[in-house]
Amino acid sequence: MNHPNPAISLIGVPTDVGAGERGARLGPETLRIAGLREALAARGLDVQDCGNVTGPDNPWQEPVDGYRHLAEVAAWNRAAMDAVYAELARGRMPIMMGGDHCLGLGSITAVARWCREQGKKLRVVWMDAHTDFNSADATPSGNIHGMPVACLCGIGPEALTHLSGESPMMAPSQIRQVGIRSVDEGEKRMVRDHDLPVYDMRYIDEVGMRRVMEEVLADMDEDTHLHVSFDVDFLDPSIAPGVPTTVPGGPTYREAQLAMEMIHDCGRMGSLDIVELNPIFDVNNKTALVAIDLVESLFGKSTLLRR
Ligand code: EXY
Ligand code: MN
Ligand code: MN
Ligand code: MN
Repeated sequence: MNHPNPAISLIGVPTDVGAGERGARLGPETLRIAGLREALAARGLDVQDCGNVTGPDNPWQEPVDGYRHLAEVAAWNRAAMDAVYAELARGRMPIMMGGDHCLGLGSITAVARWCREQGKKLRVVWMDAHTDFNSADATPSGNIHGMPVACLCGIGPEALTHLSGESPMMAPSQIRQVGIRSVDEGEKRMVRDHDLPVYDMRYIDEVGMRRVMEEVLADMDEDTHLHVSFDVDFLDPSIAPGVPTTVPGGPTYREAQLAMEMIHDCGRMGSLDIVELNPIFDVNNKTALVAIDLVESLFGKSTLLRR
């Protein structure tokens, strides 16, 4: 998907079954009302809104054996996987509008399957305050939005690791995590044991976002399909309070914009998630507008005026 003007398919996945708070189910509608489609269409892109996939209600139960709402999470992720795969098969760029980040499992399972079929090299840029690499015995909450990366790497319950029938869908070396600043103790051991490529906020402070993104994007070549999983809590809460799990000390607006512009410039993005937007936590509904402004930078809006 290297053409500069991809045909885009918006896919709403209105659920918060993987989160610790309700409200992310309102994410797709919030992005629609805040004008995501119009903003991308204004850039001359062909944007179709495929509507929402459906799934079970959030049963709001306690975790069972370390997993909360496992059956419902699996059902929503299968629906998301099928919808994302269908748009890839139509030659379009899927943008999955979450919904909480457990849905990254379904979208990236679809993308990984597509890459295998097309002989493409999968790379994932995971923009998040969290590594989402938990397992049942490490999680402090049982919330599966803290586990999708582990499941994609084959660590987790069969219902999630084998969503498409095969596992693992990717190796830890295929992901690049940017903005990390909140990792649980057990999760830290898992991250180290699996050598997960993490570009945390301390490293961003030390070397700067430009150097980080140069390293993150270094091995993206013409055979690469880049999937960007944009968890809105990647951003500093001062600019994006509308998420359930805010963590202070995130990238500034400028750092985030530079990261998005550099991803655009590499020309390899083939699919995108926008997740964890929860308007219930947004005191003045600005988070959706900030998220959309930054997504426009993924599609070429640049603050570089000399070009
Ligand atoms: N690490 C914590 C947990 O596993 O419960 C918090 C996870 C938050 C996950 C959000 C989606 O990024
Ligand atoms: Mn996340
Ligand atoms: Mn997060
Ligand atoms: Mn297996």
